[in-house]
Amino acid sequence: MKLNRAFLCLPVLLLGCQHPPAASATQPSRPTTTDASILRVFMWSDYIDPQVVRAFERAKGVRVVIDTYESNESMLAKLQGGGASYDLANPSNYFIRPMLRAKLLQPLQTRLLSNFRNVAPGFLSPAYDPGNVYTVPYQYAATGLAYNAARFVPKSQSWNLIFGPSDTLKFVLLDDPREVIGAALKFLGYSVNSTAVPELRAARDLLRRVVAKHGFLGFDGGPGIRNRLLAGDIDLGQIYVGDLLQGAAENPGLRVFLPREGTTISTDTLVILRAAPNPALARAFIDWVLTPRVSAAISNYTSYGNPNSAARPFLDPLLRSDAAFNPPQADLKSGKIEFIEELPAGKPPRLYDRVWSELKSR
Ligand code: N2P
Repeated sequence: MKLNRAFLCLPVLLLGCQHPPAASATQPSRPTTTDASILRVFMWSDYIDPQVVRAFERAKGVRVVIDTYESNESMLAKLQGGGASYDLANPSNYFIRPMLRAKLLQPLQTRLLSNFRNVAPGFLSPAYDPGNVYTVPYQYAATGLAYNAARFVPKSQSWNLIFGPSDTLKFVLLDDPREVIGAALKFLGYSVNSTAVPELRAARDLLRRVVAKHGFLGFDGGPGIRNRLLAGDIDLGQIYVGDLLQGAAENPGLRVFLPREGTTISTDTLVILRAAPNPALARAFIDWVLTPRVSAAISNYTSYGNPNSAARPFLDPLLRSDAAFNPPQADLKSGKIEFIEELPAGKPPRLYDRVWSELKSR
């Protein structure tokens, strides 16, 4: 593993990075048939080691087709729009209950998963899915601010670089409403899950000013932001940290930090869709992913957090030896780094929607 500590700005970011972004396993496709030998996976981009996918195909004599997405919202919209029949999806923790209400999930039957016992205790039976009826944790992801030190080195590690009054830097924000509104809330000293209308209005007013800056060059997915940093098109990008670190081994100028005001984190899960053509094959894939060596290979490749206790011995030694590879307990406990949670129904979520629509329409 080619981990260059120099580009890691906080211990929590010691997540590893040794390969270029996944490509071969994530070619766009349009599943239409129900061939029992095809597994259709709908997943966040750059989020699995293609070799793991190939190994599963060889072991089971099947084909795995992976389509990718860049946000929970686009994932849900596509699933609700119909027309694509996937077996597996990869929603974040705060999208599980909305997907359940939309009747999109079927029980996993974890008793049939021989590797379910490998899940780390802290990730078992989460509030969003008591008893793990519908989900297993896949990886977890914090969000940071990234830059390319070959072109620009920020003087501070603060959201102030983009949310402050200065308008000299070029930057891009994640195309992800909870991340963008959450970061603004955090910068203002509020919870990323705030439902207080005055706080949300303050975040809205801040973000109105931010997207009006000359330096604001739009919203993008994590890999797109990494590529724009690499190309030197932007000075800063909000990014899921693994997406940045995946490019960092080959491009040591790429760096990321968790802003000092705090930031968001989420657990991404694997779920079997209710309309899955091949639920048994989907279950076999989940069990494969929970195998210690496979789970470690995925995280060693993607540089994302690993919720599998039995995978730890196979994680890259630098990751394994670093306590911060797990969610940084002190910052989680203090609320500095906050899990994004589902919002309760009612006015505040509608305000989030309105703020996002307004920002995207500018
Ligand atoms: C992978 C992004 C995963 C983190 N590209 C989003 N929760």
